[in-house]
Amino acid sequence: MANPLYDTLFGRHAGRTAPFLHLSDGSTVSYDAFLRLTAQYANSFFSTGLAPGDRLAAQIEKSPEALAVYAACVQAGIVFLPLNTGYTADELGYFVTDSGARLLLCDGSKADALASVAKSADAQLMTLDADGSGSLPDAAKDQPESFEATARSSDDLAAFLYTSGTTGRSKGAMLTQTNLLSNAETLVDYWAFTEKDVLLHALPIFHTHGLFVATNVILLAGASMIFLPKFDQDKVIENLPRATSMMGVPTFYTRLLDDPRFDRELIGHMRLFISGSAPLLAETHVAIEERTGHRILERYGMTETNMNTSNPYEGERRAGTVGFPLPGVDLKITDPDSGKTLPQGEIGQIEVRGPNVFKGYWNMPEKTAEELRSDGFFITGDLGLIDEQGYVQIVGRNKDLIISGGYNIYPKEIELLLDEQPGVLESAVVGVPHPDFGETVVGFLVAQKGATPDLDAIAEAAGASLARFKHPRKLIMLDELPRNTMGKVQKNILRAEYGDLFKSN
Ligand code: MLC
Ligand code: AMP
Repeated sequence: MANPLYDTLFGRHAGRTAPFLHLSDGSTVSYDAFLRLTAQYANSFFSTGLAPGDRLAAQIEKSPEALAVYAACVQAGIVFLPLNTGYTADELGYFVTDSGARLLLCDGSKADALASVAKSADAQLMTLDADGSGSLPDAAKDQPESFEATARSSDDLAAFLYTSGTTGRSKGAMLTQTNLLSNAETLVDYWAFTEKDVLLHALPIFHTHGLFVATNVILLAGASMIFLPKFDQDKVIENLPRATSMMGVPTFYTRLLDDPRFDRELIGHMRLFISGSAPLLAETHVAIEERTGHRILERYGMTETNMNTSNPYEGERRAGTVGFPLPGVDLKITDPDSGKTLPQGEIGQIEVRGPNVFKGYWNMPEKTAEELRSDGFFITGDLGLIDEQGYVQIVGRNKDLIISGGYNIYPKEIELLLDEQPGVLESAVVGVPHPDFGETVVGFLVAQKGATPDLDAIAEAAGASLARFKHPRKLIMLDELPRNTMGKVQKNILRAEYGDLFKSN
């Protein structure tokens, strides 16, 4: 095949008039219309001078056109780099420069703020707005509606997704055609998706979950999606009767559980609810079953690996577990110090290997070597065990990571910013339980001798440079940070002591 990912996910739908997307206003986008637009975008990218292998960074709102940018990159052999729409210009600068992106595509409302980012990275700037207008669509409208897919080998890069790092520096995870395609093939089969499925899609499309898991699965199955711009409770409730399936982060399910409209009658007809990206509390799982009769299917994945494990479609979906390693995925639990495989039932670090595992971090060979072993096993940074029946349980993290509403936040990045603020000697950032987001960010500060840091000014400084979802929801002054005898900050003590800060009642 000339371009396995394009041909398998997209190309084979050419000419198909069946709907691909159902939009909020009641209209639909057929596969054929979507692919014609995709070809126009691919032609535009080449006309602006991009070549196969170049990176295209996109910070754009969720829309059918945004999805066509992804498809066009795959078709043209351009590496697609989607970026969280919440990132500030400061944050974006790093991604665009580090990736060497040749084109930055952004919402028109951000073009002025991002012009200097594009200029200093020597990237072109184009716009695409949520309503499908902008300089890219203007350039594309006279382009041909066909484009011969660029030949790619299965090991060629398809996408870069940046994941934050424990050092505060984000890493560009390089994902190949095979990484994406093999996982989509496995998931369609494992979760029994067919052409008849209608997936309710309310996730963002700049992360693995909404883009590769949800979208690629639907494309491969030749099914369709109700494509909502974001998770809007009323819209989700309104559309569930038309859907057969939904994928979401745990916050989706806890919010729905709080809504009396979410009951057996509303969703009794549905085939499947899938949860992932953060732990789904066993109590949420049980409460949903009691209310609706549905057992949520929980699965476990990562940016670097796509999906690794899943509860079964047929068979017992066990609350508090992430199920079994997917076909083709080797999973082992190892001792963090020795790297030796531990016996079943013991807690250790989770390592995975398979065609889903990424190629490495862009321009970071040392970091890649630390996490990706030479035998192909990737050290996930998650801690877990395999129980007697073979179900994998995640019991914690060996990495200093906060997951808020499905978004990953690395404390180091926030600590570096807090440490720089006037009057601050040092800081520690931890995640504490939050009823809506699962976990949320709290910053602890120690003042320099004789200083009184201005907490409002510090919150404002965080606002200027960090995406909203990373902002500490509370800043707390301490006389000193708890430390062990080695001098290491004991975040577990802070988490335990302040664990009730956001308790709901
Ligand atoms: C929004 N806010 C958040 C937030 N999302 N704050 C912390 N954490 C989040 N996740 C901010 C808003 O900017 C707003 O700020 C305030 O919180 C309240 O916003 P909201 O309207 O209640 O939030 P909403 O827009 O409804 O978004 C919540 C959400 C969304 C949970 C629906 O965050 C979401 O769609 N999350 C999914 C993330 C995801 O796709 N992750 C997959 C990663 S891939 P203000 O200004 O009002 O105070 C991966 C691999 C795998 O992990 O396994 O899948
Ligand atoms: P990301 O880097 O955004 O891809 O996030 C990946 C991380 O999300 C994993 O390493 C896990 O810590 C976490 N994660 C994903 N799915 C689950 C799940 N079902 N249960 C618990 N944690 C999960």
